[in-house]
Amino acid sequence: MSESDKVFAKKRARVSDFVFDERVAAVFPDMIRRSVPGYEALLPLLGVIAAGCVREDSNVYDLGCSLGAALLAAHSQAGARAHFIGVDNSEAMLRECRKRLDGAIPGPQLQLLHCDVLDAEITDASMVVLNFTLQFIDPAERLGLLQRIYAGLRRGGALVLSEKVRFEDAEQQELQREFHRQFKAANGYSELEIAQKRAALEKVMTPDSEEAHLARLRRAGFARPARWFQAFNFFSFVAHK
Ligand code: GEK
Repeated sequence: MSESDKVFAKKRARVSDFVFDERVAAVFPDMIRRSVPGYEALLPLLGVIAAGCVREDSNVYDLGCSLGAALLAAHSQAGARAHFIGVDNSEAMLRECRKRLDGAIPGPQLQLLHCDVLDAEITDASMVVLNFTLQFIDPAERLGLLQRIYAGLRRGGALVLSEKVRFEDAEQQELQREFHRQFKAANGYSELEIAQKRAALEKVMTPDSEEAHLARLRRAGFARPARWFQAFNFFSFVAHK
């Protein structure tokens, strides 16, 4: 169990940009569960997708792995067959990740890399996961990253891409944004916490629309990308090579 998230509970004179530091790493499972609708439902389903596409002696990448939840989900279903590689540029998150995965995924099968996902080498992959990470990457770099993922996947391999999305229709955007606000309030976050976190994320997280995601996945080479999961304004796509 992790501590409960109080990162934005106190009034701040100035809200600085969101960072994945020690404070966030210590409360991250609680923070993401209470902030991302569908997160807990999505993980075991991601495991089911892994069971269908992960191949023996191939690599499974979790880019922006945080505490390794998606690696664990994939490993629990696709098990002993593959090599699991987590990548994150936050040392605090990776430290916590190492503790959590120790013993859960056997050492020889696990590699945790402290680097930018844009610098990670992707080779011989049967599955790549970007679970709520692409939204933190510079929009100008997103297509290039997807192209490198496509190039690093084996034929038949899958990319799972989960994101907060923005709706092109203004009314739908407002409706879904309000659902998300209510979700956070229902999970015990105060109006102050919600407002301060929103301000902190404003410059570091840039959601795209579903249309933009699907078009970019096609441009990167994926033939039939599709949405397989939605909880309010949080979607997950799957795209095969
Ligand atoms: C989960 N996938 O629990 N390079 C490497 N890591 C990065 C970069 C980058 N350029 N930018 C951000 N990160 C996880 C949840 S959280 C999503 C993913 C969220 C890392 C960052 O350090 C953090 O650990 C993760 O991406 C995003 O299934 O907090 O909303």
